[in-house]
Amino acid sequence: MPIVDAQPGPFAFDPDSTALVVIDMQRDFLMPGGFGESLGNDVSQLRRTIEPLAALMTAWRGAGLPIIHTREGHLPDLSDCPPAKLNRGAPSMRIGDPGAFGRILIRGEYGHDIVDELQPLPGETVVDKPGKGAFYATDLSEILDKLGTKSLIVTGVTTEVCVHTTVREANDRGYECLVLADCVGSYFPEFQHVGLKMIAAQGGIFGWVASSPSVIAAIQ
Ligand code: TIU
Repeated sequence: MPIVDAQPGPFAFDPDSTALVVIDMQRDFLMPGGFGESLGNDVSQLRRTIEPLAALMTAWRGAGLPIIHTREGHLPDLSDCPPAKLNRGAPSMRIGDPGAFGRILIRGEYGHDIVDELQPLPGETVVDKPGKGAFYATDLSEILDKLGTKSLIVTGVTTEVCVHTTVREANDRGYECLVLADCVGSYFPEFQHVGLKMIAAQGGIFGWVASSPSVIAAIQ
């Protein structure tokens, strides 16, 4: 069984029951000129994850292991977006409004899709989710059941929002989660720092934290 050096201690996983989850690496969040940057966010804090994540995905695919990609977004008629979410944020820069890369966070728009560097391969699973967590209002549980998944390697953006929500949901559902510090990003460095600490604190209250080279080494 591969073992990865992690916080708060070694993380052991059986690759045959482990899925790599890549959360919301979407143009709306990561691209210069996109929705995230238009809100005043520093996208370089997210973009530093692209290179290590691409290397991890290559190794993971090379080992024949499953990758699950997620995208946060909504139906064009916004029927799956609760008013409490829709009405949040600056008017004219809300979900469904026109943005630089199409309607903001609307399925089918250019900005809603995953950045070119990390595009899913044909046949890989893409979970479209209306919430921050990847389990809420999706069939992710059923997908993982079918794969026989027990452990998740969690990557993507943003650390304290969709990554945290998904890890908390997964933790309550009985999955062991390893979060990779170099493959998750926050617009806010202090949230990145404390967000990772919150996962591994108290003996791994939500899971473990490591970095991608140690996972790549473990599956080779
Ligand atoms: N994917 C995700 O984290 N969605 C967000 O809205 N994140 C923010 O940090 N805003």
